[in-house]
Parts: sequence; C-alpha cells; structure tokens
Amino acid sequence: MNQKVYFAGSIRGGQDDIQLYHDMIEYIKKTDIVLTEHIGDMTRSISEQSRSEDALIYDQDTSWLRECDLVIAECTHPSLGVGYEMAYAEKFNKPVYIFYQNERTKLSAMLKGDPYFHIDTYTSKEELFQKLDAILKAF
Ligand code: 6IA
Repeated sequence: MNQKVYFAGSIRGGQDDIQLYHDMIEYIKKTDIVLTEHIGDMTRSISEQSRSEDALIYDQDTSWLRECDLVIAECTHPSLGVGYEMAYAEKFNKPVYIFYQNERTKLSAMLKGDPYFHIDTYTSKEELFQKLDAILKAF
C-alpha cells in the first residue's frame, strides 16, 4: 500500500506495448504510487528530444530510481534505457521485478543471468496482475 513504484518500459526502443504498460500502471495505481506514469501515456510523442531535454529526463529518472521503494519492469520489448535502469536500480539496492512474455522474446542474458533480479514470465494479463498483487502485498 502506497509504495513508490518505478515502472520501466520501452519508449525509444519501440512502443508496441504501450497499451500494456498503461494497463499495468493503472493496475498498480489502485494500491500504490507510480512515479513514472508517462511510460503508458499514449498522448505524448517520442520525437527526438534535444540533448538538454534528454539530460533533464536522465536526471529526473535516476532521481526517481533512488527514491522509489521498488522497480517493476515489463521487458518483453527490448530497450537500452530499461536495461540501463535495471543496472542503476541494482546499484542502489532497489528490489527489481522483471516480467516478460516468453513466447515473444528471448530476455537478455545480462538480465536473466543476474541473480539479483526477480524475473518471471506470464502469458495473460490476468496472470500478470495476480503476480503484481503478490509482489505489492509483500511490501
Ligand atoms: O531507451 P528507451 O527510450 O526505450 O528507455 C525507456 C526507459 O527510459 C523508460 O523506462 C523510462 O523510464 C526512461 N525514459 C526514456 N525516455 C523517457 C522520456 N521521454 N521521459 C521519461 N523517461 C524516459 C519523454 C517522454 C515520452 C513519454 C515521450
């Protein structure tokens, strides 16, 4: 209840799963706080930002990663930024829960091979939400 969740999902890596991110964020928000709601915002464009805008995004996101209680990432769609965030969260000892759809992707060995991360697969949104419930209840 009221844990600060950093939700991570692909943006420039590709937004094929933006509806899924949106639904996950809305689900988590029923009981907890999502610091990164923009990930599921279907109204904003990902047109190239300037380097200074990128620096602001980096500063804000890394600050939220240091502030959050836990990280939840949907990693079916590969993203350099999400991979970076996973390593950054580990550096600050934040609990990291990674979900992906096994039939759609081969998760990077750099995530799968790191015993620090809690990694799980799912095949339906219902199953995913049940798994989210179990995590959020434990906090
Ligand atoms: O390399 P990627 O862009 O796929 O990296 C995605 C990850 O980086 C997400 O989990 C975000 O936390 C972070 N990120 C990447 N771009 C942005 C961004 N752009 N704003 C905030 N965090 C970002 C501007 C807003 C966008 C919705 C258009």
